[in-house]
Amino acid sequence: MELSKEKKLWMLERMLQIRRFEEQVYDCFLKNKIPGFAHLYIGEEAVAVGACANLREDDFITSTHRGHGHLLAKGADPDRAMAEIFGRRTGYCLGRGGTMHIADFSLGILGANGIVGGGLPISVGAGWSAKYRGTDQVTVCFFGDGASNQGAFHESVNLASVWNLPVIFVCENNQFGISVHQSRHQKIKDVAVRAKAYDIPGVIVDGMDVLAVYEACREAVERARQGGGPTIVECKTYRFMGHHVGDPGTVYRDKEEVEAWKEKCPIKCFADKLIAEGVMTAAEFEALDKRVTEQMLAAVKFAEESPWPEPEEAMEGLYV
Ligand SMILES: Cc1ncc(C[n+]2csc(CCOP(=O)(O)OP(=O)(O)O)c2C)c(N)n1
Repeated sequence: MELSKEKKLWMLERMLQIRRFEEQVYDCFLKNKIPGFAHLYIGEEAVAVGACANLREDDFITSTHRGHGHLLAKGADPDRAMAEIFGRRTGYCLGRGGTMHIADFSLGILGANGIVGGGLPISVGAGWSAKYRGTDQVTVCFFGDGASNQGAFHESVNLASVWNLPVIFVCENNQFGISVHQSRHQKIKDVAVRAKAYDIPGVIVDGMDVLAVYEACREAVERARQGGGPTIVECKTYRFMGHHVGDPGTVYRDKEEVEAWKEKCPIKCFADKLIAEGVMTAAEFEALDKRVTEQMLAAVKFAEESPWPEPEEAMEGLYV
């Protein structure tokens, strides 16, 4: 399906927002401004954006420990997301969740998750809820190749299949679980083949190509909305950085391999394509990049200037 110019530019801008946001997070981590650590999404932007470009505001996503990209792709405000990562009162979870637990139910963002595979059962609950309530909302569940070995993956896909739920399981196959290559943690090469075991469609796409991800997810989302049940969409991708901000990511990967994947940068490739097609000029791309970079610097400023939560609030908002 041919996309409008506006939609293509939206995709480019969202991917750029994620990249520049993550670069700021990295920079702030190095400057010791952020508590704990963070898992960056740099290199994988096309997956979150290609998938979320199919969603309505009232659709749901479940996310992972590497969740900033999912959040921004679903429409989160960079200021509030950054403030949450900084642990500030103005953050999405009042500064209590931090990088791995950001949620905003009003945008259908059911939460990042520090438990690998933790989003999978939640997505099944959201899918079941939509079906029970008789709405046509869908849920996109992001998870990694490592997570596909969890029991929760198999139980979730099985239930989504047998209950015919509107869930799209989007596997971000970046080929590593921390430092362990996929070939050392599972014998299959394609996570999507596991769809066969649950008698649902499984497709494989180039996760560096936002249009390919968009198209595969479009079909899956349409099918789910019309009552056709779940799909596994496996996106072959790569993280350009280490597993988290403290990992240089070089010990267990060849430099050549990393460089070869960087050549496939989803943002550069898509921007080049749009420029070649005449959708935008190189100067317009530069201006967009400048605007987005300034937006992310402003998000850092917002976070830094925001207050910390008060100690007296520590027991508020808890199930006790
Ligand atoms: C249940 C559980 N087991 C182990 C971990 C430690 N852990 C954090 S990230 C990670 C690897 C996850 O790999 P994958 O699902 O492929 O996601 P990626 O980091 O590549 O995005 C592991 C094992 C955890 N957080 N939760």
